[in-house]
Formats: sequence, structure tokens, C-alpha cells
Amino acid sequence: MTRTILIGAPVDSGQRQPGCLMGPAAYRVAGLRPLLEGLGLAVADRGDLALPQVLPRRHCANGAVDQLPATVAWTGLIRDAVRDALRQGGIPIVLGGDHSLALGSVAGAAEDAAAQGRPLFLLWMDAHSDFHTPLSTTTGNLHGTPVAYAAGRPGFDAFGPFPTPIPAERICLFGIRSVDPAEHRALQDCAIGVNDMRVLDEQGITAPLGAFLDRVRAAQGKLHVSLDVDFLDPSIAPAVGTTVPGGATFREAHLACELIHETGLMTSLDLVELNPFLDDRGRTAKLMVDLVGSLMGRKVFDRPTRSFT
Ligand code: Z70
Ligand code: MN
Ligand code: MN
Ligand code: MN
Repeated sequence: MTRTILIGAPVDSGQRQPGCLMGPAAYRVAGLRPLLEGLGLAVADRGDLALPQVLPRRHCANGAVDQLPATVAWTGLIRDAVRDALRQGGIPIVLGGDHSLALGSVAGAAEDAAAQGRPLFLLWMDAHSDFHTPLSTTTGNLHGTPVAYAAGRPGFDAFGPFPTPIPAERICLFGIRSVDPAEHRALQDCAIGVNDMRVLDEQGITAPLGAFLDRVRAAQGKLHVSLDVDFLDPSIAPAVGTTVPGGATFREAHLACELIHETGLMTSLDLVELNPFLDDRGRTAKLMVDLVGSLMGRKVFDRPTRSFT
């Protein structure tokens, strides 16, 4: 029986708009646990992680960087929680919290994959590329950095080295439409797969996503999925600090989640950037929970396990 392990990560040190710390509670209120149980899955809810009273002293050469000590402390807590959940054979679902939590969750998934001798792949469903380093960010918001950390870019001394950096070919950005100049330059110099909105408009969801998932399967890889609320169009998902027009529709998002489920490849998941304070009667929280339903196997009719080639 598939076991999901819920890890509450009320992180809001990665950006400056208060409210993401209410995310884990909102997912629980929106019915995440009964949804998963209704799909026949076992659920263990580990509750919410909490920062220690005393934070490590940390300094960054870039004076713009905001709340580095708290973000470093969250990273260690989340990394350990995700690694332990995977070690116990569960599928960790990290309930965020802003996207800086992925500095920890992807590191935990990488530690586990290395221990099992399997390659880790990363699917980043987001309006943003989150490919800044602490040295290149101009906003200082560390939620804009986790892909760079996972890829092994320099500048993350305060966090310690990323365990087994993920080769660029195993990272897929999906749905992006807001990339800062420094991120753009760095992405052009590497082999990270960029499925921006232009690609999805032209080719749809199935072909680009299927090509990536096929590579995960061929490599017998593990797959971490990081789902940012702003992957979705703000008209259906208003509860996010950084709305970017032109996001995924309800149908595109569900299709992507269904396709991921049908491959059976996803081994860990982040739900990030929900800001319940900005929500409209819980609709964004409910939509995110609904998408987890599709990721974990809810469907109108049964379909066989799928591959794309
Ligand atoms: C911008 C920055 C970002 C998420 C906003 C935005 C980054 N590139 N990431 N929302 N999830 O501030 O670095
Ligand atoms: Mn993000
Ligand atoms: Mn984003
Ligand atoms: Mn944000």
C-alpha cells in the first residue's frame, strides 16, 4: 500500500510577503488527508516542522539577501524530514511554505537517491525559473534560488554543499514565464530543459512532459516534483504573492498531474507558495489539494500505467 507522509513546512523566510506560513494549515482544512485516504492511500501526518529559537549566524557577500539564517535552518530541518520519509518507504508531500523550502526538500531527495544508487530527476512546475544564486539575486528573496542549489551552482556556502548535484539534463522547468536577466544568462549556459509557456502553448502539455518522464523511466530514476501555486493562472489560483499572468489552466494542470501519476514515477512532492491570506474563500487551497488528487491517482475512468514512447 502506498504511504504518503505529510510534512508541514510553514516557511516564509524566502520572500517578504507574510502569509505562506499558513499554508500547511490551509491544506489540512481543505481536506488533503481525507482525499488521500479516499484514494486508498495510507497517510501519516508528521505535523509542522518548527525553527529553533536560536538561529545559526550566517553572512552573505550579497547584502541584499534576506533572512539567510532562518532559511539555512529551515533547509536542514526539511532536508532531514524528507530524507527520513523516503528512507521509511513513503512518498513525502511537503506542505509549504514558500519555495525556499525546496532548498531542503530536493537536498533530502538527493541524499536518498544517492543512498539507493538511483539518479534523481527534478520537475519544476512554476512561473519562475528560481535559478538565482545568493550572489546573483537582486530582490534578496531566497525562494528564487532552489533550482540553482540543486544544480550545484556556486554561491551557497552558507547552506553547505548540495548532496550529489543534479545534472542539468535531469532538471525540467515547466510552465515558466518570468525569468530575471542573471537567471536567463545562466540557463543559456546549461542544459536544463526549459519548457516555458511558449513551448506549452505550441506543443501542449503531453509531448514536452512525456518526453521528460520517458527519460526518468529509461534511467530508472526517482522523481521529485515541485509544484508552485504560480504555475497556475492567477484567475484560478489567486492565493500567491507573485502572480504572473498566462499560467496553466485548470485543465492543463490536471492533465499534467494525471500524466505524472500514470507513469508511477513520482517519489516526492512539494506544494509551495500558497498564501492563504490572499485566497478567495479557500479556492486556491482546494485547487491545490485537487491537483494532489490527480497526482496520486484520482481519475474519471481507469487508465493503464503509461509510458510515452
Ligand atoms: C524573482 C526573484 C520567485 C517564486 C517568485 C522571483 C522569484 N526571480 N520565485 N516566486 N516562487 O525575486 O528572484
Ligand atoms: Mn517558485
Ligand atoms: Mn513561482
Ligand atoms: Mn513567491
